[in-house]
Amino acid sequence: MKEKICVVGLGYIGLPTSAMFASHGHEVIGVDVNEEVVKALNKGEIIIEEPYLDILVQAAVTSGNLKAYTEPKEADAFILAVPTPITKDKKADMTYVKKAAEAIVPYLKKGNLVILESTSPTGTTQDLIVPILEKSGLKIGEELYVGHSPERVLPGQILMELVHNNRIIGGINKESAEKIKELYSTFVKSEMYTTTATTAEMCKMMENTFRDVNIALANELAKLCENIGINAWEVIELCNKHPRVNIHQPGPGVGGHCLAVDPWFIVEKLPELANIIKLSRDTNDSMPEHVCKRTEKIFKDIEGTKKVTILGITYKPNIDDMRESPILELVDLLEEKNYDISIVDPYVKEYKHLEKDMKKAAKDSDLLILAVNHNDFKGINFDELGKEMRNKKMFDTRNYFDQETLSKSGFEYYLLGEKGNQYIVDQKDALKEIAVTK
Ligand code: SAJ
Repeated sequence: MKEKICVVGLGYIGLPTSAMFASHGHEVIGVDVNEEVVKALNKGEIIIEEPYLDILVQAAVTSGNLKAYTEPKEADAFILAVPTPITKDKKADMTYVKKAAEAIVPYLKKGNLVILESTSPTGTTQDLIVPILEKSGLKIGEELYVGHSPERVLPGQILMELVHNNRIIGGINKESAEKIKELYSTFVKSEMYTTTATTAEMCKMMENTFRDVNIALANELAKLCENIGINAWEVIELCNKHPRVNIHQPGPGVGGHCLAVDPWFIVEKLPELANIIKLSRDTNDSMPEHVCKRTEKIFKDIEGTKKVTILGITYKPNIDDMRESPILELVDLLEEKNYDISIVDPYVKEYKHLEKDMKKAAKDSDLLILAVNHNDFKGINFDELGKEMRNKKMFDTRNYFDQETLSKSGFEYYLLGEKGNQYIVDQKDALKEIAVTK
């Protein structure tokens, strides 16, 4: 049956979801406070990067099934897909969710569905959304069906995952959950599991927390191995041969609007109980500083002004998203050390120190830091790039490059999670001192 669906928030989740419903025959009213987004959408265009989304959106708009507005309209179902950012003091900022819920109240009718998609702290649907929706005068759970159905899609493969990922549907009562499930069955080809709204909220946060905690473990291992003098990447590879072990990858930190944010929503609620979660967040947040400290060590023997060239600044490879990217903090930390900085990132159009041309960026540089493993960096000709540099050094924070290839091109290679060359230099110094003392 053709339903009218009003989606509030046309971002990374709201827009693909709208296009998906529209391309499956529903009439979708997309709502966003950003006029630029609304204007672009009505022309069939998008202003975010996500593979194939432009094609799907264009088809949906051309078919007449997807139209954008700055205000909600009457509909059969309302989906709230607005951001839940984090405040400076690591608390969930629910302003957008609250405003979105308030904005739809005047349009609610008997039999409508209201679905919160935004990642939210436990209790949001029940304690924040329901009281707002009650202002409609409708009986919640009987005349107005309410629930939380978090998205689980991975940026870069959103469309495929929207269709094929299992989905959790949390209702404020059974009937709400069933009705929401029926709506999503329009395009979801995998299993959908119904539960309570609060359980669904916890599931969403815990999924990302699971990943964050595991990455923290890998980052701690990296620090341990640097200290002991072994290679963490080798340890991980060998451990993961065990059928029940899956150690994650260490790196310069954890970014994005999910892993670096959601665990804090749990900590905020029960700080005295969420100990491992908090420690993991702190561990991952410590990585930019760790990379900066190792950079200082690499520079120990270089006199005068030092220049660092950073490869990649987004929060993960092959996307343009810089939200919560740990590399932004790394840049600030390196600035504080008064190093000259240049940045190369094929996906980013504007940022301080950004240089389009790789050779220009590496000019007179003393160190390349591989911060994000964009596929584009695989093709770097290190023989050529090395000619531009003052000192040929590479600090690989992702175990991305082949040490042998770099050595052949005359580079000193340093790896996060491995003791690295700088300690060999340390030893030479120590020997010199001994010789002098003698
Ligand atoms: N990272 C590591 N080591 C790893 C894996 C990732 O350091 O072994 C870092 C990445 O470099 C990046 C960050 O973690 O900075 C997050 O990247 P990601 O690819 O793990 O995840 P996101 O944030 O792009 O998407 C996650 C996904 N959640 C899970 O895999 C549990 C996605 O399914 C969610 O829908 C999304 O969060 C979300 O919106 O919540």
